[in-house]
Amino acid sequence: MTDNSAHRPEQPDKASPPSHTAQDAASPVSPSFLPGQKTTTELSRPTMYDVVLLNDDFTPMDFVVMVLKDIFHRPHQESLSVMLQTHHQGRGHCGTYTRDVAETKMIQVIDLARRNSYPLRCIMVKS
Ligand code: TYC
Repeated sequence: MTDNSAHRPEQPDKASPPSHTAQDAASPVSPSFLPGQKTTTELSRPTMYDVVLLNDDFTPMDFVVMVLKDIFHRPHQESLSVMLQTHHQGRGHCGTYTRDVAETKMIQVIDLARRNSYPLRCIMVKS
């Protein structure tokens, strides 16, 4: 027999998103695969977070510029202007990310500052 599709186990449509929960994985037939049924997939945008640098009197300007370049991948001139904005206005916007990415970057900043004995602070706020 050349067409053996009848013997293949049910395969989810390649274009459909994979299941993400244990419950999805456990259910034998996902409702979205039932033949002849209309389905709607609602995708909501994730909440985004601004990562914000706070000014202090001790962290060297060069260190802040290095943080903006290395952790936030900002070009040199942009890093310089974010650092100066933070220096003059008290806070500066480093970037906007999903929660996990923002949290990781914030921790990287604080960790790098601590390892260099600088009091640089960084927060994340809902965008
Ligand atoms: N105010 C610091 C200084 O004069 C420089 C600085 C800029 C520190 C931005 C923190 O987020 C900051 N050395």
